Amino acid sequence: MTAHSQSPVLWMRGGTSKGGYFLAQDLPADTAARDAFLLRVMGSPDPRQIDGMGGADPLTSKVAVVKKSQRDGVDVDYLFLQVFVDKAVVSDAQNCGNILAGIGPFAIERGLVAAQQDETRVAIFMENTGQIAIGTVQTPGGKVRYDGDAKIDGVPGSAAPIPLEFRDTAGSSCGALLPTGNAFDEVEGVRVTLIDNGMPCVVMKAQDVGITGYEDRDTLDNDTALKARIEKIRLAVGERMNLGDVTDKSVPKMMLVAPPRNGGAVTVRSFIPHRAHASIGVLGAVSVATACLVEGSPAAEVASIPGGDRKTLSVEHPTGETTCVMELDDSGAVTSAAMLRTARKLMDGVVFS
Ligand code: NQM
Repeated sequence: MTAHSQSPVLWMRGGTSKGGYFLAQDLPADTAARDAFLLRVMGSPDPRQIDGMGGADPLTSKVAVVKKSQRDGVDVDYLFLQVFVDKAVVSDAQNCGNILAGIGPFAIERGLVAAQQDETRVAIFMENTGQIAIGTVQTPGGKVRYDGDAKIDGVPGSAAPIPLEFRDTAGSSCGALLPTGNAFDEVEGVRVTLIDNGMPCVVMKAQDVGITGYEDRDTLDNDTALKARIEKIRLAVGERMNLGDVTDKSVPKMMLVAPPRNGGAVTVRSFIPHRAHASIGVLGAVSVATACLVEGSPAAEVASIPGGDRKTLSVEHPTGETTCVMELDDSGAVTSAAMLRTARKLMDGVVFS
């Protein structure tokens, strides 16, 4: 059989997402053939994904394609693909910091990176945005360790910690941190910050679109009037964010912010972009946290920001919080961000289309 009808795969939870991790060499080189294969694997398009591996949720319909890197100082290249649930679309227009958490373990499991004695730093080139992240994997005795004491909200139980570090993520897809150069723009009567610190996001105050910002995921997902309103804003800003026509893209993400309620920096309800997120994306959180530091932005008006040039910002979300550690330079610009994630190996085998 050819790679079009079956492929080796490692199914993993990465952070608060889940998906199939493939070696690039195991997938068709032709993009159309690859995408057709992945749609069959996930069971898309179908809201239930009953005929595939996807979990009927954008957060569980994800793919990582990994290969050994030829770049200096980089171990592996990682391409993220979002397989739409109810449309026959596979998009490389966004990155994913949650699936990223599984890349280090996967690379070691597949022999692309040699495990070090206690822990192994894996330098990962993120092909979607052309930037590098470092994931540190626990490897006692030269083997990936998955169990441990690290807890992340949105995932039950605990697992081995996988800290992720990002540098120079500003303008990853939009060309600039603030693609319009403004702290905010008014779009469809709502003040929004158009920002990209690793993930293109439209950040607005929840109250400006008629919600509190403390709703749960189901309430938000059932609010069709709200969804229609923010989709209008999203479609209007695609060009201004240098993303082109975003009708069939999973970016920009829509971020509705409110004052923190549990001692954090800010509260967020995010749409990714047509379903509410159960928690928040990794680079989505970094981008929202960065918006809170932009003077004069709507997010800055609701945020509670600690002093100093190394800031620990807790971003509150529907199932807890995500902590971003941000470093700032003398001008107040964010130069790096770090976040704790975990991952778990779920299944190693062959998937069929
Ligand atoms: O922002 C969901 C997720 C993500 C993306 C999404 C992510 C990130 O939670 O880096 O992790 O925004 O589609 O996996």
